[in-house]
Amino acid sequence: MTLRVAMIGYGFMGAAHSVGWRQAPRVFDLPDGVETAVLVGRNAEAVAEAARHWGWGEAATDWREVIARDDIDVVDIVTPGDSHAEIAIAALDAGKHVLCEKPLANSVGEAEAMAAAAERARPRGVRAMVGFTYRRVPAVTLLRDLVAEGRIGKVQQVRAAYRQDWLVDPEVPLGWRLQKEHAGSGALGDIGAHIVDMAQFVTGQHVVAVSGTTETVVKERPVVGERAGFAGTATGETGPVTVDDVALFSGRLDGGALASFEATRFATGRKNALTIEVSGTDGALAFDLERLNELRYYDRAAPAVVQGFTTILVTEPEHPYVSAWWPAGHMLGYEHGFTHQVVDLVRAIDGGTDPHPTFAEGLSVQRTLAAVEASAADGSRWTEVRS
Ligand code: SOE
Repeated sequence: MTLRVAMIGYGFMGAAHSVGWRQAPRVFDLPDGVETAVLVGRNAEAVAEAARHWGWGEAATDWREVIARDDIDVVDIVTPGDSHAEIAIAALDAGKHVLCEKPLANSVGEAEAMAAAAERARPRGVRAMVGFTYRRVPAVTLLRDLVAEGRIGKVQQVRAAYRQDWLVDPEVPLGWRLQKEHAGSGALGDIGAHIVDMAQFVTGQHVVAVSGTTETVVKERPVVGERAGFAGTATGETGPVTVDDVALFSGRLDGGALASFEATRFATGRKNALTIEVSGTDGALAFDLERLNELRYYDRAAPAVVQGFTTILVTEPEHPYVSAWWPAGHMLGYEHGFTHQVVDLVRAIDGGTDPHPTFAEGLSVQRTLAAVEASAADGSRWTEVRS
């Protein structure tokens, strides 16, 4: 059969998802075909151009009308977080499989309603997945596999950071990502969600307690003429930033490990620097998105003469996802995680299994984010250093 997809939204994630939907059936041997059928957006002219550019069969402006169609099987949600819940619940209740961008929602309440809708839909064979694509970088899946097989022994510490610097310039306008009513939170939900999911994914453990702080570094920004992003004409006005720019927090995991997290848009010079290091009793594993075809491995049992972090080049056919692509040493990039996401979703739909991360996993991340916000709101967490 062919899965006909409708994608709601068409910004940066719309472009990345479009590449995934078009590459997956051409590179991987999928049980079902995939058709990029309808692209949905509010601005008729803009969405028509985006549909032509990214190869979607039709353009539409009414998502409710599209998810009611019998000839749509999958709804892919790449809108800002303020519409994830409404669209996903309606699509699941209409019997459509759903892929929803991260974070799952803008609040725990919304995420709980989405997870409940996914539970309601599952007995009908309807599947739901959250778009944490970095799990699907081969080196990250390999990291998870090596931890699971005990390669580094018992995990004792995890340290994860996601550092960007696109907001260091105070003249960057007040886009939707900087407004709580549209984004839910700032760096914490936008990029902190990725490292919380990744820490849980690679260790198989879950965050059960956090202590953290958040900061809004630039509190007012220029307002531009359009809501959804940075396009539009300057209005000469400024508006309040209502989300965090930086989130720093510690986490206790249910397997006993201690974790530290940094999510910031003010790491000057860092463009999209996601790193994670997992330290165990027998060794360590470290991943850096800026070197995404590599995984660093330290083996405590190695003879001292050769001991040190070694580099695994994750391009062998034995490595996750790699055999479908190129010969060893021919690298993958940022967009390949979106292709692997489609592969795993299509295979789960065909196989009648739950694609991961499920909405329940997305809810777990949402609860962690909310706990960090609650911890940060409690000013008593700070102890003054007596001078
Ligand atoms: C902006 O911070 C952003 O596009 C995030 O929204 C994505 O999830 C991340 O992968 C790259 O940066």
